[in-house]
Amino acid sequence: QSVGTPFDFTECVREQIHLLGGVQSYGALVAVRDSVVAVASSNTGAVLGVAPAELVGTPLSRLLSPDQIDAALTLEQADTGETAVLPVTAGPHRRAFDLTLHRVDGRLVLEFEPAEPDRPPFTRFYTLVRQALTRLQRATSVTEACQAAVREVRAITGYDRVVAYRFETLDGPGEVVAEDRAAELEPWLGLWFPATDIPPQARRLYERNWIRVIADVEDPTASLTPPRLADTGAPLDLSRSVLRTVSPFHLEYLRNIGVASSMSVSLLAEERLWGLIACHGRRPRRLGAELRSACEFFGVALSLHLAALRARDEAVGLERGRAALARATETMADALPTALLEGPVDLLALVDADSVVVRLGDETAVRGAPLPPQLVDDLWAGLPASTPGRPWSSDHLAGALPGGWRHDGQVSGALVLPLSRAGDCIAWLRRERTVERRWAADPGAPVVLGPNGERLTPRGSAAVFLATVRGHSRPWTVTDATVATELGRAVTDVILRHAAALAGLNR
Ligand code: BLA
Repeated sequence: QSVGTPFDFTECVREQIHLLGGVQSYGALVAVRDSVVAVASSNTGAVLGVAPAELVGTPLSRLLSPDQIDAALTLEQADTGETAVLPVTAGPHRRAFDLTLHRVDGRLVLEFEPAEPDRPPFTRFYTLVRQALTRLQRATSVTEACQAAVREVRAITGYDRVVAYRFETLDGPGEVVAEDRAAELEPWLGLWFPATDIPPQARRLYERNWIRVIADVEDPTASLTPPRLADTGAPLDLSRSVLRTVSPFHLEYLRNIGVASSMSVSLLAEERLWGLIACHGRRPRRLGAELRSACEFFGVALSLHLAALRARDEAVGLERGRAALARATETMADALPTALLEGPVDLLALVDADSVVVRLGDETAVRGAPLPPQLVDDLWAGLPASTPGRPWSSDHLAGALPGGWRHDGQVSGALVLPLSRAGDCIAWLRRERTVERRWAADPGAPVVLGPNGERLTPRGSAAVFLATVRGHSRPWTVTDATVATELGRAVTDVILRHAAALAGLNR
């Protein structure tokens, strides 16, 4: 094998990152069943003062007082699916910890993080977060909201680089859309990162958890005893663990880009991962439980604010579309099919496109930018079977049509509204929009075999890889599809009314 040989990506996708059987060693994990310790991390001796061998099989009262156990159980029972945090003093040395609780695999999982000695009072956090939220709420666009968010998260946490990273599609590549960083660091704003940098199983996990903290990329993981649970035969499921150890692939990635610690907060839209606020530290650092909660809360607030901005944009677009729709319906009332084929219904005012093609019976009409007949024929021939009234759309016809597409020079995107099973339809078409993308790593070969074996290649603007996106049009929006659907309904209404009138005449 030589330098530059491709790497087996199925390995990344298969890695079970919730079953790695270890925790970050600054804290300790204990899992309890029927008040008896069933699992302990290898570092309970150092962290809690009781070695795992002495702990497993003994009651939880070795660690916590009866009052603390009661408080923990009460908190956990009120559990709403969120992780619950409780300050405690634990073990023979009565050290102070933040205790995080959740239940999994039929066990209560207790994670002990040493409390920070100089922890700022809660009221200070509350004030910081409240101010941050106020600034966020003033943002009137997605970019502005992301900019406000990275600035606030960096101010609250002190990481060296904080970016808002937005995915193009659910499991696709992403772009740095906002950044706040220490002056010495190279800028990443506008850079694209390959889809493989965050494999799908990690994205699914991040849809269930709002936040993850990696305190030190050189940390020797504390493994769990026993490594597998007797009843499930698998390691304890660490999906919801706050101390969960991290994939060696990802640790390698972070070392490669000169990062010693990281934190990321999920940005969700309709429960799917839309992006991340990603933070990097040049030195190891962990976030205390309170600061982590504050960041988590911030992620929730930003996700809600982004949803509100999106809803507002859609509402504005829809309002404009509906006004045009009302005019169209009136015009069509006594002039179908001519109204659609010859105007005066302005189909390009309904949906913003470069051309529109109407096919009704044997007639085809094109408005907007002229189109060669071959293109229109190829489009009809290539379209998948569809249900009348339900729009089909693609901003990348070459990828979406089973038979391919050879007209990218003229058209790369289509929104098609089928009107009947016989092939009557309206198709809005958009031309190709080429965009130059600056990649932080070659998206075609994000991993290569280097002098020391397989390594993720370093990412960053120092090694920018330029590529032009071809064969794509401007994407269709939810509003475009909604307006098309409503037009379909209006056309059907008019046709039905005509049919009823004709039936009346014939009687
Ligand atoms: C996880 N990869 C991640 C995470 C980020 C990135 C943010 C979440 C964990 C964290 O907060 O550090 C990637 N970080 C980025 C990107 C930017 C950034 C894109 O700052 C851009 C600004 N990664 C690879 C390859 C594999 C891989 C080839 O490059 C697989 C072999 C794996 N990445 C990988 C895995 C995780 C991950 C497994 C999950 C880590 C975990 O939660 O255990």
